[in-house]
Amino acid sequence: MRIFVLGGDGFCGWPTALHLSKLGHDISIIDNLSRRNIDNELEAQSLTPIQPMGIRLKAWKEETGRDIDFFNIDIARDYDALLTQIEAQAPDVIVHFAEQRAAPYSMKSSAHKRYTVDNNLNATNNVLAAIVESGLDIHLIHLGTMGVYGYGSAGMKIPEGYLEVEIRGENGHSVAQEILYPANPGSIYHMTKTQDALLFFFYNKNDKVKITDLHQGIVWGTQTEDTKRDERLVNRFDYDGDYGTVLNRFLMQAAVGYPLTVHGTGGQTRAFIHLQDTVRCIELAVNNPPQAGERVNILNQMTETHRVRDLAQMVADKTGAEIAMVENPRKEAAENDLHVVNERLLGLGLVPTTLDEGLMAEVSDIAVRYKDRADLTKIPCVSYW
Ligand code: NAD
Ligand code: USQ
Repeated sequence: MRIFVLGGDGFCGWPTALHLSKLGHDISIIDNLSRRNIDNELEAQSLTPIQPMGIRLKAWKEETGRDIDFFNIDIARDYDALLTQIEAQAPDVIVHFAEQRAAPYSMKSSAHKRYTVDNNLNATNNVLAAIVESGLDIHLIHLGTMGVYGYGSAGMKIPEGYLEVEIRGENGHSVAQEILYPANPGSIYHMTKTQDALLFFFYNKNDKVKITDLHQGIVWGTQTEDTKRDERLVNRFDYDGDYGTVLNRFLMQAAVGYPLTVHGTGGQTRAFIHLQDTVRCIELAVNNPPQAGERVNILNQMTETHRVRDLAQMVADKTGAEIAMVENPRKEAAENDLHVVNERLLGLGLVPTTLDEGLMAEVSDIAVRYKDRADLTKIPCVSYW
């Protein structure tokens, strides 16, 4: 198949592009390199020395003989360039990772809030409008987030997108309905993902666009089988207070001897998935498109849940790291349980890579290997809300 990977220079997009290329698909990456520019803005770099796109693609060609094309397009602003590529190449599938994805970054200032809303909503709307304008039958796969649901379990497992409800009618009869699970975002970034869901609902209803929305948990790990093949293919590793996510941060902090930064009581429970499973889930979504006329296909892309303080303890037990309970910079529940239905991807054949010592060691090895590149002043979270 011909597949566009929007955001294919990023943490999830780059290994996905390689994985799909290895499987024999023809891949075009579209990315405006905004994430690299944000690194410049924050004066924080990936712990791993990620190479410029030209070197990445040359290394992949040398390793595998396979070409991947790259187009530098801002999909939120340059609609015509995006439409031109869609019409010229007629992709079967578009995988859409191209959004500003950090909650703390989205809450830094009104400028960051406005950028995140402007970028993410225009990006998604432009992709949908371009698919419709092209008249092509393209399957759109979007990376959403578990955070659209909030993290409370309301005494039940969080279902895959839709909630069965009974509405009490005027005459006392109850009416059964299935609705989108109520949105409950905790940051401007998460809010954009809940709005994306409405865009998908509308374009699917009105224009019959085939859409899969993958509500993904926190991705941990750095490398996949493909990014390990050559150092020039190495994936990005964010550890700074805005973009670093909790488990990768703890593993990196342990490697550099920095006390593990548990926010508040550490009672927050979140959903997790390893990066190797992320790329496998995209493969499964590519191979299992919705039928014509089917509603938006929503799958929960996570494999396990953990409480933040338990993760810190696990990393501390393994490495001897100290734990520092720091003031929570975020407005979020101090303690929550989280139970999630994830049967659909398992049913399609996902075999979860769970958090085990070996894998955690692999991430730590990467952190140890590149620890001289770390700037410890970038570790504290300085975005408060
Ligand atoms: P990332 O920031 O590393 O990658 C996103 C890529 O999109 C970057 O390369 C960036 O330059 C590009 N981009 C952003 N706006 C663009 C635009 N307007 N035009 C073209 N390119 C643009 O993020 P990631 O961690 O790879 O996340 C990818 C997607 O997966 C995001 O949508 C995110 O919400 C979702 N997700 C990520 C995680 C996680 O833990 N990393 C978890 C759940 C969901
Ligand atoms: N946390 C700490 N210490 C840290 C960093 C984070 O205790 O040093 C806590 C946070 O307060 C929060 C939890 O860990 O309670 C998760 O934070 P995170 O930064 O790892 O993840 P989050 O902000 O939720 O965002 C990440 C990705 C985002 C994705 C989301 C999936 O950046 O793109 O959508 O995970 S989910 O959390 O399931 O919504």
